[in-house]
Amino acid sequence: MNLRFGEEVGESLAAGLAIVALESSVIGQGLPLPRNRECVERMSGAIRAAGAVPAWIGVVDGAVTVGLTGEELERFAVAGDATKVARRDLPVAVATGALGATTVSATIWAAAKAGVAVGATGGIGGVHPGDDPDVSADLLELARTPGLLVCSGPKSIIDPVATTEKLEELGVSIVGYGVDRLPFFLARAAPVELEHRVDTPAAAAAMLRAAQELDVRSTLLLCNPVPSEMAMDAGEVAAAAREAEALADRAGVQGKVRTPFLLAALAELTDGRSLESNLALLEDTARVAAEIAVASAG
Ligand code: PSU
Ligand code: MN
Repeated sequence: MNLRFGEEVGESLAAGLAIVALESSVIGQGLPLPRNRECVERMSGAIRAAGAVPAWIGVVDGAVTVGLTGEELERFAVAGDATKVARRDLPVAVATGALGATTVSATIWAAAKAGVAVGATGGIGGVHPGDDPDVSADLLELARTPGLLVCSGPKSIIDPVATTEKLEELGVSIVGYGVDRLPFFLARAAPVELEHRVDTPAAAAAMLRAAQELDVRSTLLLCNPVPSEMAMDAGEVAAAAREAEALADRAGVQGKVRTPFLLAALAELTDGRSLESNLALLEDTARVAAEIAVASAG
């Protein structure tokens, strides 16, 4: 296995401590400087406050690393330095010695190999709106990687109904954390009813244990909505997302740069309020994931 471990994460793994896997694409491409630095502080802080250890994951000069140091994370935070790495991009990133910011798909792949079962992110990728839509590699990877990922639902630039259908087809359980409807990233709910719900870290940990014992080999997607006081109005988010899509279409932005483009456009169209919600939900998913990791380790 060709993974490199940060010192603290390596020791914590050996000691059986609670660990939470975190993606670095949100730092490299998802948030602008200096808000991405703030994201590192807030997510790591929330995880430590709950008694767990953060394991930021990324590719450092060709080494797939589980447990990035502060200095390494700073390299990801500097705009434009890191390339965006999905699972399909890992061999190229390794072979070329790249600095690669891993998306959910590459992050959960590495976390599973490392033996870290619980992870946190903001919004997952999914099926973009429109005919013949772009589909994020996150979805298939969630289907073939064991573990539990806490998120705030699909990003607001994603079609929530099509994404839910796809995950259902792929065998990924979507579970509401204290809610009955699918959270929708910056907004608290999408028009999608969920079949499953848990309300406590212990209940989530029990679900993870059952998945591991059954060897179902797909990720449990636990959806924790953005905190109420930081949530945006669903109608406003939808309108801004449509406008962002139109801007991307007009600029001809396709492929892996589309999601970062849409997130930046959303921030601009909402006078930065989407950034505040995004940071709040990232911090809260980190907290929830840490509480579940602690309950699982206990
Ligand atoms: N969540 C955020 N901001 C982000 C992402 C998630 O709050 O930037 C990243 C994740 O790394 C996710 C990726 O896997 O966006 C999806 O990109 P794409 O749609 O190109 O697959
Ligand atoms: Mn894509």
